[in-house]
Amino acid sequence: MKRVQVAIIGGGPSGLLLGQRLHQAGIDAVILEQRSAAYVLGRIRAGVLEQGTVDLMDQLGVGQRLHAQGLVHGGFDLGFRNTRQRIDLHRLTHGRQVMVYGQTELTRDLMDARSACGAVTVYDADEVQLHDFDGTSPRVSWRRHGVAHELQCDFIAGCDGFHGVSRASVPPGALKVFERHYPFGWLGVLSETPPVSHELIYSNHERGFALCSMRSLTRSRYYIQCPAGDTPARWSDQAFWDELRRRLDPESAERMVTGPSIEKSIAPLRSVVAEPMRFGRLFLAGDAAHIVPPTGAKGLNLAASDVQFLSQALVEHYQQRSDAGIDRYSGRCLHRVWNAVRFSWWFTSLMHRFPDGGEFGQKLQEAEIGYLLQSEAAATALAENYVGLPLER
Ligand code: RFL
Ligand code: PHB
Repeated sequence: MKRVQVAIIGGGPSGLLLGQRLHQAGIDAVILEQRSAAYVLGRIRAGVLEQGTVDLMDQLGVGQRLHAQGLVHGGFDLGFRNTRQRIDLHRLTHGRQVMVYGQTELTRDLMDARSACGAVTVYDADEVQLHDFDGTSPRVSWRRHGVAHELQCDFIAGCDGFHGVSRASVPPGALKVFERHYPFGWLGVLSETPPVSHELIYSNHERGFALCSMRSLTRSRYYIQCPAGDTPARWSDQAFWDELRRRLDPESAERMVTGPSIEKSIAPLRSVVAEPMRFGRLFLAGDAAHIVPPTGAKGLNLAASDVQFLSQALVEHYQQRSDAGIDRYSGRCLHRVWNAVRFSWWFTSLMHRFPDGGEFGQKLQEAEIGYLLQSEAAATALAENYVGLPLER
């Protein structure tokens, strides 16, 4: 049977970042991805990278295109009561900022680097199964085009997202899952139109939340809050643009350039954390272990920090014969994860209309947004979380 040091399940950002870091350290890893490369690249997701994620891309030697094409943002606007006010991230955090660069582009950069160095990704891997990860010689098996394959390994990295097989393979009772589901989703539209503003606009509106984001100076990404269970088919492009305009201040609504949607999809909003993130020789990383609502733009950034802790642990294991990093992996990640879960929950609660929130809930939101826009301390708390807390405290 073939052998590899680390079997990585999932070829999204977590799996690709980990694969690249392990390759750099001379650790032999294979990625098993159930979809095709084109399918993975077709998913439109995150747009905002923290400095720590940008630094990781640089350390991996894949930051060139990101620096050439990414947009540095030193602030964003909060829309409220028909006006907008800027949150000056750069000033409030003493010079920190974020990078707007699509997950699709980051994924493409990592895929290109992986093929350039000859590292193996098995696409279209069906029926991936994890075996014996509670012992000393784990295995993974899969089928590809009907043919069965199996691989022996030292460790398995479960980087297969929220619906993956890794978390589901841990025996019931060994994981505790904490979750909150929100009674709404985000309807997102991608369009080949110039963004309405040079920075992002997060808008709290009585009709529901709206977000104006972008992928480049000619490509926009917009979202509106929609009821849980809604479907994209119910929304014509025109209906989407009309609703988005209603939720923005009059000046932005007027300036908005609309066009045909290139992609339209709905994401449910939820917070989920599975603890611990290690079971024997299986590690969970990224969305496989935790999901946050996209409001705080934290999901991809958490995936990147998990990968930093996991790759450090594996490098220590192979190069220094120390398992200290492996033993600390779950605790180190979860500390950071819960900070992001808290922030994402708070920002989601502040900006959305809750069907059962009532007038009391709305008054509280108004008071809190007013406080945020007047108090340097409150705005600083928002800014330092948005740009990303330090990797460890
Ligand atoms: P992914 O990206 O889901 O990748 C997992 C991969 O595993 C594969 N897979 C399997 N492979 C083999 N066998 C199986 N049984 C498998 N099951 C699944 C899948 O095909 C897939 O390729 O997880 P990963 O790598 O952990 O990356 C996480 C990020 O994708 C996610 O956290 C972010 O997209 C979240 N997110 C955002 N994060 C940010 O940091 N900033 C943002 O601005 C931001 N915006 C967003 C977002 C997520 C959104 N949605 C759609 C939920 C905006 C939205 C709308
Ligand atoms: C995006 O551009 O897709 C995006 C930006 C900020 C968020 C979420 C998504 O908070």
